[in-house]
Amino acid sequence: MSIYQATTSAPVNIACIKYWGKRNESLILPTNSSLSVTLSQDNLRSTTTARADPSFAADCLWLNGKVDPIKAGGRLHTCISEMKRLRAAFEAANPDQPKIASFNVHICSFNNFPTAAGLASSASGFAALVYALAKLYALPQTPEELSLIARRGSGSACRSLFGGFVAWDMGSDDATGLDSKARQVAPESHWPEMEALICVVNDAKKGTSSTSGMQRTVVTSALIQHRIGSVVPSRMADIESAIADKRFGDFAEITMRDSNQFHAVALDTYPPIFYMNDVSRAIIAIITEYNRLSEQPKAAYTYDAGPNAVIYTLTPNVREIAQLILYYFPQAEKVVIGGQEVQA
Ligand code: 2P0
Repeated sequence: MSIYQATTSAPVNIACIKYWGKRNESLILPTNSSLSVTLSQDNLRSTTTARADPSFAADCLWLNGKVDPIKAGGRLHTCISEMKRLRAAFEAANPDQPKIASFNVHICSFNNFPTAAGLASSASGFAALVYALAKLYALPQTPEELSLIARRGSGSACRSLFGGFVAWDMGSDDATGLDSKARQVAPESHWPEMEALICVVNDAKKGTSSTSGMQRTVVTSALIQHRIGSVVPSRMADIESAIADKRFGDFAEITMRDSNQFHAVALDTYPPIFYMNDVSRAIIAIITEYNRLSEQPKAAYTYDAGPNAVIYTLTPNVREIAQLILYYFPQAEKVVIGGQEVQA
């Protein structure tokens, strides 16, 4: 008897230019392009095992050990069906391959960090799911092609199919969405000094989910129209060029400005959405003061749909910034850099 099983993992990505708003809910087509940095594999990640077997009565998914229902027509269902469709096409083109496309699948996924706390767990989760199925099915599709399917699970997931610096081009084909996919801007090796310091302010599940929050923003915010039309297109070009030339000061300023504008757009939503809290704002003040001491910013804060801070900086500054945060928040449980705990 043959066993058809594959395991893979995908890291979290943290956006510098934020995705916030959909122009098509079912295809998950965004109102603006976005750009992120994928963390290295040994950091926050989802690890997923997928298995296909004729004895399975139904497709089933366990997230962190608990059954996560696969609703007909839901996002999980869409991703699994799309992957089975690709496998069926692969079997049709390669008659020597085992016929496993029609088997039900069991999928087990674990996050090594708090789920749904604004730490991009859906991004790594759907990327790992699509990648595990692609491996199980031995598919020839490129990460770019797979990003089209991960996108249908959660928009930001398409960016976790690549390492390094990754753009999600919004595309213009509203009928198929086939041009709304991820693209690697530069591999991790291009700028290995780039570091992300994750400050977990609160690891509870967030109050307003990204999906419902961004729906409300698109319907009620006037500011988002300005962001989509006048701000993001030039910011995308500017940050790609800053990454290409490794200009950290420009990268940092664009990243902080975009985080600020995303939270301004959340506040402009009616009723308003608050993702940051007093600790988040205190960290902004610390980084702002730290940057004032030098000509160019040496650190960039960014916040997603939650209060947790991610601070981008270059390797020589990581320890100093971690110590600064620990000085102001001595109650922090622990700070780990490269597997080693740091003292205040
Ligand atoms: C981002 N976020 O670009 C932005 C910044 C949150 C703030 O992508 O509805 O969980 O599943 O497509 O991908 C969160 O949005 O939303 C997100 P859905 P998703 O990382």
